[in-house]
Amino acid sequence: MLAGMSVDVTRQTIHEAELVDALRDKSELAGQLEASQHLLQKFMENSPNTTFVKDDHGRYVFYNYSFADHLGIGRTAWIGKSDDEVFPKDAADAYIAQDLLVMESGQTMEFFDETKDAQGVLHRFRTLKFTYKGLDGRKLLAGVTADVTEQLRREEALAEANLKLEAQATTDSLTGLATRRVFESRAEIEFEVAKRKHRPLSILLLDIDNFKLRNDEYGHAAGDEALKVLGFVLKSCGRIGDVIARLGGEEFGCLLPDTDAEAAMTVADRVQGVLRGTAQGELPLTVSAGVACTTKPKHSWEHLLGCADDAMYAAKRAGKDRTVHHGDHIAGLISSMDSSAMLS
Ligand code: GH3
Ligand code: MG
Ligand code: MG
Repeated sequence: MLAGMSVDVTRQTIHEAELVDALRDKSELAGQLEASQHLLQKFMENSPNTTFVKDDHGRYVFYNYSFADHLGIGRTAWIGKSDDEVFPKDAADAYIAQDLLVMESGQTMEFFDETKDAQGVLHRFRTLKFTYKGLDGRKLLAGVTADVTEQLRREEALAEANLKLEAQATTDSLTGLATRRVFESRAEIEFEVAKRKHRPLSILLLDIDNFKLRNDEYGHAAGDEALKVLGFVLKSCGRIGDVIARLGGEEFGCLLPDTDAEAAMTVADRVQGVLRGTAQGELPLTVSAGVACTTKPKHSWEHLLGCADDAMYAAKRAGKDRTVHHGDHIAGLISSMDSSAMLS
C-alpha cells in the first residue's frame, strides 16, 4: 500500500512538471505572437505605401501613418468613418463602387486614381484591394496603395522618347518625307502585293541636277531650301498610297502602287512641270528622273530599284532635266548595239 502511494506521488509530480512546461511554452508562444504582431504593426504603420482596412460597412478600422500623413488627418481621426463621410462625393462614390466589386467577387483587384495631397500636389496611385476574414469571422477589405506618380512620369517620358526616335527613323527631318528605311520596307511589301494581284508597281527615282554647284554658289541653306521645295512638290504630285521618300542627299524615290510605266511617266512630267514654274534662286531647280515598272517580270524590288537607278543615270547622261523610262533605255541600248553591229 505504502509502495503504491509512493508511485502516485511520483506520477503527480510528473504531471505537475508537464503542466509547468506546457504553461511556460504557452506563455513563450504568446510572447512570440505578441512580438510578431507588434513587428507587423510597426511595418504596416511605417510602410511608405499607404495601407488601410475597412469593415463590411465600409468603415475604416485601420489605416497607417502614411495614409494619415498623405491626407493630412489625425492617426485615428477617420476610424469608424466611411468614405462618404470623409471624401468629396465623386471620389467617395468611386471608392465605394470599387470596394463593392472587390467584396462581392472576393478577388484581388487593381485600381488607378489621382488625388491631391494636403499641399495640393496631384499624385497618381495604384491600389490593390483584397478581402480577408477578421478574427471575429467578419469580412474585411484591405487596401495597399503605392504612389506611382514618379514611375508613371518616367514611363511616359520613355514612351514619348521612343515615339520621337521612331519618328526620327521613319521621317526625314528636313523635308518631312519618309526615310530610305521606310521606302525599302514598303517597296518589299508592295512588290509582293503587285506580284500576287498581277498589278503594276512603278518606282520613280529623282536626283537634283547640279546640286553641288547650288550649295557651292549659294550656300548650304539654299541647298536645304531646294530639298524642301522638291519634297513639297513631290508630295503635291503623289496620291494616297504612294510612298515618297528622301533616299539620301539630293536623291528622292516615289513608290507608286497600281501605276504602270505610262502613268509613272506622267507623274514625273507633272513634277518636272511644277518645278519649271517654281522660282528657286538664280539656278533653275531641275531633276533627272528614272522610271521602272513591274509590268515586265522583274526579279525583286531591289532589281526594280536598280532599273530605275539605271534609267535616272541615263537621264543625267542625256543632258539632265528629263525622265527616262527603263524599258526605253534598254530598247535604246539594243538599237545602238544593232546599229554599231551593222556598221562594223
Ligand atoms: P548631278 O547633277 O550629276 O546630280 O550633280 P550634283 O552636284 O547634283 O551631285 P553630286 O553627287 O556631285 O553632289 C551632291 C551634293 O549634295 C553633295 C553634297 O554635299 C550635297 N548634299 C547632300 N546632302 C545634303 C543636304 O542635306 N543638304 C545640302 N544642302 N546639301 C547636301
Ligand atoms: Mg544630283
Ligand atoms: Mg545624287
